[in-house]
Amino acid sequence: MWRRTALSLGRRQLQGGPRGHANQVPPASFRMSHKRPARRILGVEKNIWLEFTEMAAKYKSVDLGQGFPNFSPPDFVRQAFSDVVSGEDCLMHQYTRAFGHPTLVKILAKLYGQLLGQSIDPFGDILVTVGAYEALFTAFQALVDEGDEVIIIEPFFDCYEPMVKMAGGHCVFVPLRPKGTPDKPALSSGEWALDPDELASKFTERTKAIVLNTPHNPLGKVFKREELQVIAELCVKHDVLCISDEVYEWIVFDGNEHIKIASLPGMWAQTVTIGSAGKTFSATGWKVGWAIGPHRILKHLQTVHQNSVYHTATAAQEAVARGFQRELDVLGRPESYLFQLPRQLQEKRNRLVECLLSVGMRPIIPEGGYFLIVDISALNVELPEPADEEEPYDYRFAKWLIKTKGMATIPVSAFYSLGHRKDFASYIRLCYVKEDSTLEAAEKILKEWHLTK
Ligand code: IK2
Repeated sequence: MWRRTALSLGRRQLQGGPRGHANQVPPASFRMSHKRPARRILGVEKNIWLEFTEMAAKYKSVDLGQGFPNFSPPDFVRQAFSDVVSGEDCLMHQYTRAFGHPTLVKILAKLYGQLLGQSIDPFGDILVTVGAYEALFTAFQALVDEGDEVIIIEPFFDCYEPMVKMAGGHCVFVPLRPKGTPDKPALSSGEWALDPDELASKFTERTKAIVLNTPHNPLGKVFKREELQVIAELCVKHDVLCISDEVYEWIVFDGNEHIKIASLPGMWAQTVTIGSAGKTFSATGWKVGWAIGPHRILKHLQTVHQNSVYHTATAAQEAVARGFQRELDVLGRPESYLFQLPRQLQEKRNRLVECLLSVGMRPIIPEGGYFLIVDISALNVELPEPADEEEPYDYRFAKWLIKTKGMATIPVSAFYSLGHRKDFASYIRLCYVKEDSTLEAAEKILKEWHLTK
């Protein structure tokens, strides 16, 4: 009896919930083998970062692929880490409070309390995690049950889909579509938008959550207040949670404003807001992130965290707390890093956009974040025959670019669900959060290639 229940449960999971495909059920011999992996990881084995980061390193490419700065974090943050590690307080090398080092949760509560216009309990409403990745993982594990539907806006940061699947949930996708026409194509990420009626049609009685990402990876879209209002009203009407991934919250350009959906009427009560010290202080390797929301919801993420990771490195948390302490003292002033960072990155964005336009490419100009996407369809590059017929054009193009031109980028179809990948295979993503020398090397490659075309 027990085995029959377990097997039928597994089959349902494999089929991806109520709308899954029967042909994903493995043969009985596989299911019975003690060597088989758990069903929850079947179908999520491939990972774009593993594949392309390895390739970029192998071919020693100019790397505009993965989203990390190849310059140092600001001095005051590095100094803070160094002081913490070399100081006299031996407890900085030991376990700390599981849900967040006290100095860090206190400063996060103060900062985000101001930003959200909401009183935040540092010891109840915050969970410090191993990067925003773990915040996302604990949110899906804690809140999504088998058969629950989670609405994901396409394109999307690639880990949302496998994380929902591993939690037993079912992803329901809704696209951001470019508003342009073939004669007058969209030029800015702001012109990629949701259709409000289409979005509304995705909310059903099975919908548990919607995932929002603003500023957006890979588009660089910064959602406007009116757009957030539409999402918020649907969440309130259907009592649906919003998991709001805001890791690029400080990086907005051209006078755009980052608005936190949790600050809209009724939304604090049903939003988990996710942030990253890696992106805030240009220190992605430190892997300090957080989830913030009402304790009623946050306590479930804490349960997952206490039974898996337990806590994030103490010294890194203390250094991030000192970084925020310094920033709170100078917030909004020219000496603030969070004031300087978007200005510095806007210049890098402009530089890359100008170069792409000068070689006849069509970038979608981002309003924020680390990335821009560029249309490759008009380049008409003839690629070698694919080894795998199923491989989308942009994957093959990005691999060809690494191998023949020495430049690493990421295919944008990796940010679409498997079923939609082939339809969105005409863009690549470039990261401009790089040293000027790296951007210069990329410019050289693009200009030389343009001359030989
Ligand atoms: N959420 C989003 C939207 C992210 O972009 C990231 C970081 N990903 O960057 C890799 C890339 O796209 O090239 C995360 C979450 C994870 O953040 P953290 O590094 O804090 O775990």
